[in-house]
Amino acid sequence: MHRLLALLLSCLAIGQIGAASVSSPFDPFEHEGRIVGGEETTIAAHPYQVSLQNKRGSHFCGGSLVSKNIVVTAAHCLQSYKVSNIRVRLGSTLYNEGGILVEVEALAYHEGYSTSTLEYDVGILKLAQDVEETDDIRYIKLAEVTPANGTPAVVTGWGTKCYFWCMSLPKTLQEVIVYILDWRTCGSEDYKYGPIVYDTMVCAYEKGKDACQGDSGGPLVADDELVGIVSWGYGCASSLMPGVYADVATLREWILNTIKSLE
Ligand code: 4AZ
Repeated sequence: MHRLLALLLSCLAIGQIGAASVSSPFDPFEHEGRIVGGEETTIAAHPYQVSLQNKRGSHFCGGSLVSKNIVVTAAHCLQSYKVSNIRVRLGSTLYNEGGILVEVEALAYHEGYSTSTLEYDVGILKLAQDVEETDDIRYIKLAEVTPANGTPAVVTGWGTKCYFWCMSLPKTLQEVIVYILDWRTCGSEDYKYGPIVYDTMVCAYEKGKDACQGDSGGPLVADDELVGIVSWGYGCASSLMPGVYADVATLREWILNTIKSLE
């Protein structure tokens, strides 16, 4: 119930961003409002990062390039878009200019994706053209194993830095370091979510630091591997409310099989 209310409120607050459904500016536990503790970075430092945009150039989600023509993102980013309306910007620190802008040939998202629990929040895009690796464009490896609790990881994106009244997104890519928590720990008494964290998820936490709306679909990376896909959270950087990510190691087989099916 709380989630449904949060969904409605977050849609009202940040209409233009394809946001996960469980983040709310009115969350009773929410006291902060930034992507929270992030810093500007460059695409050369995160060359697998891409921006998903509509035809008018509005950024709506992040994604990760995993091969010459495949981007991994969140299912919830893709639900309301037709292939013909999505553009992918690669190789640019700025989401609104530079690098290359490519069209999409096909998309797929997980059959098990649930809009109520957000389990299986994974999808892929097949690009309409192949892209070569350069200094600013690189394929990232899918993690085979979820990193241990406490492993440092970096999350990046063009998501909002202001949680409530700030409607415009940063043009420059932002990064923040957070620490891995497995789904059981994340759903335990030590944090505030309880049993709404599932085994297709992995969390990452650091006081005052987090992903936020507009970062969805983007990469959580540890040891140069894609470990998580930005999925949801109650608020952003709220105390004891970790960022929740789709767990790439758990979803890897689906990703690989689905890539094959789109070939
Ligand atoms: C969102 O709505 C969203 N704090 C993404 C990440 C987090 C919360 C919300 C994690 O896209």
